[in-house]
Amino acid sequence: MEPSQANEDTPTSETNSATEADAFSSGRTRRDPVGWTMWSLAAIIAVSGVFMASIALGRSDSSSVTAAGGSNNASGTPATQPATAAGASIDFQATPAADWTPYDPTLKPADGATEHKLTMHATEKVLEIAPGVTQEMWTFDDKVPGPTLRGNVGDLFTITLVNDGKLAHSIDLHASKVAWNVEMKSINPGESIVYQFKAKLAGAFMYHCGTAPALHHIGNGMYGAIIIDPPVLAPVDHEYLLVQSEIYTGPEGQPGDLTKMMAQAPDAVVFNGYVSQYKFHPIRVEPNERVRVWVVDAGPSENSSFHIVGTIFDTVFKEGSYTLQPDARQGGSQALDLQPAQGGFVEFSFDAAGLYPIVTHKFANVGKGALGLFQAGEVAAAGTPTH
Ligand SMILES: [Cu+2]
Repeated sequence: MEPSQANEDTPTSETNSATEADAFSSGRTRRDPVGWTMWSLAAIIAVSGVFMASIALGRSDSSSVTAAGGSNNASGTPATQPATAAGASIDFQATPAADWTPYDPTLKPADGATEHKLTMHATEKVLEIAPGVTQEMWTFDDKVPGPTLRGNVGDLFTITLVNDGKLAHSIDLHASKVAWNVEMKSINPGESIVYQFKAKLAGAFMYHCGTAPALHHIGNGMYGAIIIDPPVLAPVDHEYLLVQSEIYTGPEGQPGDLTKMMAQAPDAVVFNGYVSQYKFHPIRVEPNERVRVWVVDAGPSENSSFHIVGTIFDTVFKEGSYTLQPDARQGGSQALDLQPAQGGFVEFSFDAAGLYPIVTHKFANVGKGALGLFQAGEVAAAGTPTH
């Protein structure tokens, strides 16, 4: 990043607010010549009113893969991948095409049934993971994250996994207590397996493919969330699910790079499988509505310090337990800390109309795509600041 760009992008006055509100409008497609990433962070700073100008995210060239050189023979990736492949480069300043649609973050309530029967398909599918960048993702039901399962303690889940792919796959649902060698067996292309369990304990659980190397299958998209509601769950106006994960790019249209996964060198850190998607398409609520966001860290290797700029969580549920609820303690929580394969939820409201960035406060990852926005109420395209 050249110093001149930092000067151009660093917010110094309220005049930035109009530009920021305009550009964060849903569905807007643009390419910012001065650098969307830096500009976006400037917007965060402006929105939050926090002086963080010293934090400057690198431009997209910093994300370009420079390593490689070594052999990918140990990676398990297809032979078609060149040994010196550096992987697709993500331009964090690019914006999605006009017909792009985000992954729906809405979490539907449990349907009330005590038995849940569903069929899931293991596939290998080329998906866009950032504007203009595609990868062959390994998926449940052609999407990353896979479908969300939800129920109550005591419910019976019967999942038929069908392998429609060309690799062996499996499923490991963390909400279950079952024998690994029985239920989590890898199945070959064309085969299916029935995985049945009774939900005995509540939580925000991860599920994933456990076929070796599990790092490659999880790192390449084979994960999702299974929500088992705790017995006490207060009514809220909105529920969302955000699954944080990393992306380790292989060549365009090819599977992710296991060598990079082993080195824990992600090209991107994302919510719900796509770089900064809720920056491009903010999640819309109203001021003073109560919002619950479930968060699962799918990893495979990175942690999350889940934070929303401009609000404080008054309720936190982590790994099966309420750690904070509104009561005489009058406590507030600023971040939900999760290691890979941990989950929970936070509840909060926004006191004023405006934009509220969603981040992991491990800020190096914000510049790699772990960035979204809540939009509370109307945000005028060219209005005056609300703070
Ligand atoms: Cu798999």
